[in-house]
Amino acid sequence: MMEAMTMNAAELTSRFRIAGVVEFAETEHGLVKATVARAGMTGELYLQGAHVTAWQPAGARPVIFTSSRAIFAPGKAIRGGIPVIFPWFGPHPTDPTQPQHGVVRTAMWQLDQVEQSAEGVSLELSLTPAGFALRYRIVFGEELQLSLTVQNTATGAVSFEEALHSYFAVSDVERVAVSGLEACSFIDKTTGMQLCPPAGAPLTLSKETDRVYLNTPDSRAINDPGWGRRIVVATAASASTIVWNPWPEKAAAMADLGADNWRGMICVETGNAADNRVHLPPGGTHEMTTRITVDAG
Ligand code: TA6
Repeated sequence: MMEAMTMNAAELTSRFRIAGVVEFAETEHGLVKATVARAGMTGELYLQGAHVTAWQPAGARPVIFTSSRAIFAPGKAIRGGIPVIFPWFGPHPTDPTQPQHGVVRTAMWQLDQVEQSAEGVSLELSLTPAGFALRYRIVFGEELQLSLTVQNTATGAVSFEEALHSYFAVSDVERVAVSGLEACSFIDKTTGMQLCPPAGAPLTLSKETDRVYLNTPDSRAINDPGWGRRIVVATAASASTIVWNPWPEKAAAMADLGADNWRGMICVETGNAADNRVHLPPGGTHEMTTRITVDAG
């Protein structure tokens, strides 16, 4: 992968700081993060992986979940937030030595632009893994807007999978319901990748859940009566929705999650995976977007 022109916190500060709105710091772990604050809204992004780790609209509870046991270290995927998954979802299709969920969530992305507008604070990042050019735009505002654009820079056609692997904070994963997927078939990763028919009802979780919903609509919602709110995930050019919670036994085996953390999160991921993988001609581009909002439900 062509190394991005990554900068340290001091260089980023000099070039992009907006006093009191966008600040940069090097953490004790040697990672560089941006903190965003405006009119009561707060957000956080690590340059490694272009990884959003926090977003909290003014007056609301945190919307994005990051594990209290997350390990922040160079080359280590952060447990929680919104990992960027590309160019394969899950294990590599043929090479078991390759990392799960692709190569960009632990790569050093280049920060190209920071701007303020009426809709919020936008950060634009880029990365050029072999054969591709990625651009990722994040807008932290009263909505969280994410846009991942992939360009095929190879001389032949390519195909890829992608996901914005969003972890959402909930009162209790056993009390929420995910709507918008009622009419969608899904691949159940807990039963050997079985293709299952539409459930015909909102999804409630009562056990380990790991599903790739196919050909999903452009809006789904996490209804959370425990916190009297609904998290709405609106998308464009995303045909797959992945829903995951490991449940306590698997969570206990994850050092960066733990049996005491699983109940407060649910992943509802925006992607194009499995049958919905994206095909691009030489020079072709594809833009997937997601817009996250919170309301009273
Ligand atoms: O999106 C669900 C999933 O594919 C699960 O199978 C589980 O592996 C999860 O991602 C987390 O993967 P990670 O590599 O971040 O531990």
